[in-house]
Amino acid sequence: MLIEQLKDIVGPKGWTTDPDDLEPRLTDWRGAVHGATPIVISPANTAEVAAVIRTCADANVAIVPQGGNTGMCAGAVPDASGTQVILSLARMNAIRSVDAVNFSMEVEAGCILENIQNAATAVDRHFALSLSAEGSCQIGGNLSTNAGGINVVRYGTARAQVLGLEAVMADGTIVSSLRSLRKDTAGYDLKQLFIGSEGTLGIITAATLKLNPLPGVISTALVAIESPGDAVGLLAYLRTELADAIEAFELVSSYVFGLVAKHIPDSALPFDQQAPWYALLDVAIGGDEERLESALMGAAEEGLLSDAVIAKNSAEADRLWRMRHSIAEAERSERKAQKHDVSVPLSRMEEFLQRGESLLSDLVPDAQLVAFGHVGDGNLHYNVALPDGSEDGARVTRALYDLVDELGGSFSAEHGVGFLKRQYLPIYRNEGEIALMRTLKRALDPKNILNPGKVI
Ligand code: FAD
Ligand code: 2HG
Ligand code: ZN
Repeated sequence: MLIEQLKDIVGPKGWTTDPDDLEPRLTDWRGAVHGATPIVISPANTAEVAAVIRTCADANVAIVPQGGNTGMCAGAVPDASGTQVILSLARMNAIRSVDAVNFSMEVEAGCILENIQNAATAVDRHFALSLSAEGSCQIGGNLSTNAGGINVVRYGTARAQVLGLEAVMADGTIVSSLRSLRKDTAGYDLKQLFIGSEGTLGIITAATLKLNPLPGVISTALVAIESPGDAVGLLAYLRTELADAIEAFELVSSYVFGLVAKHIPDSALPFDQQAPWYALLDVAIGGDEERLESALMGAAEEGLLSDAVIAKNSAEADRLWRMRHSIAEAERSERKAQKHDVSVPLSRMEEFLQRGESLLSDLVPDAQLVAFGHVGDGNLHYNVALPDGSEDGARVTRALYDLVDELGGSFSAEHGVGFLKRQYLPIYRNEGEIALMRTLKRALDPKNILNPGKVI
């Protein structure tokens, strides 16, 4: 009965129960969780989303919103009950308008991130969110997870790219705040409720995004360094020399680039000698490579780096970035690692890595650290590949999160909490914070039908 009602709302193009279509939507990208669903519903517009939610609410049936299903915490897959309906935003993929004068654009939630970037570039504007999954993740998923990626060091996370938002509440009410203003102090900032709430407080259906001027010619460098402490020192040095021109600053361990070389074609490092760590960086200084070279030489004199190459052209730069963007895939091809997407204040990064290393060697001497990430934001992917058959995963994770917490960091920097990390939220957020999160969830979704079992 419910299923027939849902089919009627969206019409023949808006649903599927074909097992072949359902299958890829039931498992997360990491292959960590496999669920079940009776149907995938793909509305064509916001009114249909609202009608679907009202109908599910009347029947007390849970809804799992799904974007590109590239999330790292299994937030977009249903549980195993076989009752939860998947709501896909894939058909809502229109770029509604681009306002080059106002540096803004209005898009539907199902737009693929890369298409948004390209639409901005087409009018000489820049949309600043960029991550390795940009060819398949959707802006609705990016906003729901408050995604980070490689350009946060200059432009902030997904949250900072949003001027306005449209969302559908758990009772089907449409809340439209699609204004394109930089300044607006009229009442509560409602869009922030939905950004980063991972589909548990409402379904994002559209957004007004902030655009930037094009950054101009980007210079890319790969730098060999001895320690993560030197990477933090190098970042500070370059920030002083090049002001806010640093667009990206990523740290990758030698082991991780080795994994990429093993699994991804044409991925050898451009150095004769191996270094323990590498920083990959983009700077927007109008192609003034002498300036970059002199900054890097200054850093070398301070002992912050041992070698560096500056990409000679965009093909070389693309090759270096392809190596960085292939890390998650290379890690997955090697073996499943225990993922820790953590952040600490930059001033504690070196201490975190040193103490993390000794903690790991005490707990599981045979574990392999897979460390890389957005060190410019204090965000490291401190993944740990455990020996086959090891049962130490939970203990390792808990000890690492305790360390992160002690250093004033977060156990969830950019991927969200989803299903896989929800048991940690009450441990690492204080009572007052958890109580307010529960109050909000109860108030906005009293029947607990929006992505239940995720986040909180
Ligand atoms: P999904 O995975 O489909 O969903 C994610 C969450 O959002 C789920 O809880 C889902 O229920 C909810 N959701 C989806 N759409 C909506 C909506 N319209 N309304 C309400 N809730 C919704 N993440 C980073 O932050 N930085 C990175 O650098 C990064 N790199 C990645 C690299 C690779 C190779 C991969 C596979 C993933 C990476 N990720 C990264 C993780 C992932 O791409 C991001 O979390 C992304 O924002 C998820 O978008 P999605 O459309 O795939 O969302
Ligand atoms: C990245 O930065 C992603 O490449 C994925 O956030 C991180 O695979 C991971 O652990
Ligand atoms: Zn990341």
